[in-house]
Amino acid sequence: MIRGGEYTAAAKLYIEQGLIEGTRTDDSGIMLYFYDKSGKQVSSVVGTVIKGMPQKEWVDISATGVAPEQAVYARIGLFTSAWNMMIGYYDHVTFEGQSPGSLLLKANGEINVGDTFNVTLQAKDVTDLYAVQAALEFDPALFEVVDVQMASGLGSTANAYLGWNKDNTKGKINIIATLLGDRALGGSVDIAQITMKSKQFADPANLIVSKQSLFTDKNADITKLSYVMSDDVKLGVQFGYAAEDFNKDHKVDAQDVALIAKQLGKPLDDSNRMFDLNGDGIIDITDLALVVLKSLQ
Ligand SMILES: [Ca+2]
Ligand SMILES: [Ca+2]
Repeated sequence: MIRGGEYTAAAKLYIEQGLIEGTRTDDSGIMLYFYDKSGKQVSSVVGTVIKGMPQKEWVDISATGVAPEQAVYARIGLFTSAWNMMIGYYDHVTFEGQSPGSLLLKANGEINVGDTFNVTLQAKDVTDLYAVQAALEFDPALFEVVDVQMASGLGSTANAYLGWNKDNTKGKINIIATLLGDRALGGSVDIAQITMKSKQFADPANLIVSKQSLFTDKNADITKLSYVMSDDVKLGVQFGYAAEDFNKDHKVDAQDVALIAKQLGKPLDDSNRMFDLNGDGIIDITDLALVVLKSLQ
């Protein structure tokens, strides 16, 4: 339950017979109640009034309300009142809330093959966030995990805890992070800094927050509610070109070495300036050695 969030309870109703004047009922057919931590009702919302609604067919009814500040859970009431009795049937009851936020991955700019680079696991647009369980997936042919650290947005070891493991064979990272004590975070919260290494170029090259990931708010001990994601969330990693990758095929190899080898000693002009890797105004064996070094990494 997100305080300030809007929630809708909906159902299908079939009125077999309304007893008001023999033909109709004039109460709401659905109610939404909000409760605080102690189980005390803090507000109620009247839904669709069913007076005048067609009988002997399925109709849609709903109740929409904003969760008060103290609300931690809700109940849906499916009835009409004792003074407006009906014989009716309910089906397909649903309860939907404002999106409680999501987990995603962020990276800065382009990377090159062979680079180590940082990715941030973030909880976006959350309210009263308390704990996160993230299952990340990647193609192990393209990437490997080097390290995972708690992001400063979550806190420090004094007031938060982060544990993780990895499987570089299957391409998985599991991260569990929680606040300690009586804290909660809102907005967009950086959870973890993940250091990855790129092994090979691909397009697309995705890092994925699996939909098995979940997070909880500070009331999860009461509500036993975890927020899950409706789908996988992907980060498409963008590749640039290493300076030594002269033929721009996302590899530095003997082809690039051969290209610079043919340019040794030639005067610099706009067509071959990229071969002067150390920028000293000449293309010589020092530049070639840099390409060889890179290709051997
Ligand atoms: Ca190349
Ligand atoms: Ca040079």
